[in-house]
Amino acid sequence: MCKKLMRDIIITCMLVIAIAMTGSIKADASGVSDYGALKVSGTKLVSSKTGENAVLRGVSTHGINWDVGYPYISREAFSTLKDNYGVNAVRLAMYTTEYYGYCDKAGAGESQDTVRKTLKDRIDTGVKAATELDMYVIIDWHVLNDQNPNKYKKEAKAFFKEMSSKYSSNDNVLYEICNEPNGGTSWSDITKYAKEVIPVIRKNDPDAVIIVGTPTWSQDVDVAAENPLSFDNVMYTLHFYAATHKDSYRDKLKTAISKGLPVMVTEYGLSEASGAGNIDTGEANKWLNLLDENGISYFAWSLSNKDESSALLKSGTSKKSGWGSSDLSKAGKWVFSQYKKRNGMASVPAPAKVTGLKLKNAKSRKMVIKWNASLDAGGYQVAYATNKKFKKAKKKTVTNTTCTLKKLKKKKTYYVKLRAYKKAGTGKVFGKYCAVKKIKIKK
Ligand code: IDC
Repeated sequence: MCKKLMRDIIITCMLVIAIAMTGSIKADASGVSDYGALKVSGTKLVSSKTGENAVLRGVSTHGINWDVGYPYISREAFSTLKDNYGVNAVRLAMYTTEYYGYCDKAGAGESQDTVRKTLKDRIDTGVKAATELDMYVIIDWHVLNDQNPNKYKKEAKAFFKEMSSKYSSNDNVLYEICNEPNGGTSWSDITKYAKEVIPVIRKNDPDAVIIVGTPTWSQDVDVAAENPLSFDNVMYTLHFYAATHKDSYRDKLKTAISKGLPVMVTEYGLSEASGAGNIDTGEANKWLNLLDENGISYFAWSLSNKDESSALLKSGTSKKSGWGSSDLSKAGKWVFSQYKKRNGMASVPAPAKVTGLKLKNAKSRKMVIKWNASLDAGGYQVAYATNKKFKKAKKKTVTNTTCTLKKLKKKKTYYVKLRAYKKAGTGKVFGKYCAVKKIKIKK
């Protein structure tokens, strides 16, 4: 009996260790079985089951036309994204032109019909894998070099007719009808196209979420907001590449939201707009914070080992799934660590700004700080420094509404600000900082 008990204990211990070692995380209530079919309500993507704001933290494939893209369309690859990194959606980017394009195969040595069949098979593999894994999936008509979606409108209508009929009973499929119109394509050109393509999808799949690109490589959501389409369950695309697109593009998003436009970021990168060059995690962080504050979904470009800084896998990595940290590029490491941290933060609005900050110098170089409680705060973060710009600021996290700072420097003026936070998933959502106050330490 003793032996049996020992054996059971050993087996249990091994199991516990094995589970701990896989590092597997569950995406917090953000799968298809949690949210169900998605719909658009006001500016938000919402669950038709619970009505809550549904947030997709996703990854886009590279072009599924090419060997830097399609080899990662598999159950194994998608389940790695989901289990290791908390990804709940994928986007299948199918280029319409360039080599092996759906509309113009540009030099590929197969007939256009064979190319189309191959591409549709790849999409089907992707949709099936996502479905089995309880993940959402976007079918993306990746207009880029063709510039104006009207150029291949006939092909787009036939393609989406077929897709929406094939996947009409899939609650997890979203349709993106034109990736990035550019080359002077106007919003009215795009709406002309959308007004023909959307009804084709609606006929087979009356409630599916449909995503529409905006002018200038899907940057001009502010322009779309002036004259949105009149269909239900439509969202508008904003794309950003953090090393190129900064404050002025975030302002476009803020304008669009203030006008009530529902926006989805179906593509973003940390790199420059070329997909290569520097990566800017500081700007990317500002972007993700803004998107989270507004419950907006986003998809990182791209799941590829191509030698370009936007690719999430290390250049030349041969693994097609099961990636660990050493298989990820710099961008991949950053993106996935953010996703893990933000997992479950879905629809948590930021807490209110703190009011009533008071500073007092107490004996022995101490400062006592007090403020008013914010109803929705899980805690507060105090920042203090001896300069207005908060360079090298120290930070302290507390859960009540007072704290004492010690070992301050005499005769120095200290600047203090604080913000409330709420816990969400394994991360925190911060509110805005209150106005800065200062005090000179005299005793
Ligand atoms: C880029 C790829 C690059 C490929 C090129 C093809 O990263 O490897 O050679 O497309 O034209 C977008 C587009 C997306 C671009 C990406 C980076 O939607 O297709 O991918 N980008 O340039 N918009 C802004 C950036």
